[in-house]
Amino acid sequence: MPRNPGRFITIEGIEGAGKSTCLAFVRDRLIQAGRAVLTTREPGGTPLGEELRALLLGHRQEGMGEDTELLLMFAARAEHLAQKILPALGQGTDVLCDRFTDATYAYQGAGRGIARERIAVMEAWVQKGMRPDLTLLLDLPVEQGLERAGRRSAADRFESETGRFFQAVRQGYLELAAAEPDRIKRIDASLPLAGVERQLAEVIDDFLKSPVSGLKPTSP
Ligand code: T5A
Repeated sequence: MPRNPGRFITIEGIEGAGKSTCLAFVRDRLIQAGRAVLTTREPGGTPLGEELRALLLGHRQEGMGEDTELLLMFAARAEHLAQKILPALGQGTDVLCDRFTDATYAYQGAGRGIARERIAVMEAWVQKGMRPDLTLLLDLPVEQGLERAGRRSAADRFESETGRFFQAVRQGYLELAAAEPDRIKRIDASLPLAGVERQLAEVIDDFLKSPVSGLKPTSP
């Protein structure tokens, strides 16, 4: 009998929203429910993808063109899908990914101003209809996120952007969530961790009761 495909779950939000922190909680919740889970991240997730991540996040004094940034994000994603995400889903393993294409719509689209239609062309080309089954959007005020991120490490190329850029990114995410309420669940990430985890547990438990969508392409 063919195995059910794994489920593809992504975590999104602005800098310092708590994605890495919450990823561990969600992974443990899925494992407790008897699921096999692979955790990964974007940009990155494969050896080549991690090299592209270093280029994308590094401090390049000469900057990087917006189109270059967009294409590198999707180059890393194409590799990630082919080498890691699709094989795992095909084996029935759930994939839990720190950021995916919603980040591209939010950062390169709403943040940088690249037209949504151009990003959609890349999405269709690279993903061939494949999309997350569930997206957890950790939402909080920009100042709070940047304050949390700043506590932790030196700013990377994105974290060096202005408050106005991150306001646009946050707004972009909220618009995505409003357009796809079944897939994208907004979590109030401004609360102390226990409150965030309560919301995550509720969403994950509901999600696990729902039937597997089966919306997975047969080849990358
Ligand atoms: N990018 C990515 C694009 O532009 N386009 C794309 O298509 C993709 C895929 C990747 C960068 O690339 C960009 C977006 C990003 O700028 P990243 O490392 O994935 O970078 O993203 P960051 O946002 O930089 O990740 P951070 O590690 O900064 O933020 P997290 O993971 O959201 O936050 P986390 O968990 O490290 O928490 C930050 C601090 O807050 C505390 C934690 O303990 C930690 O100290 N914290 C809380 N404190 C109080 N209450 C809570 N509820 C807390 N939750 C966490």
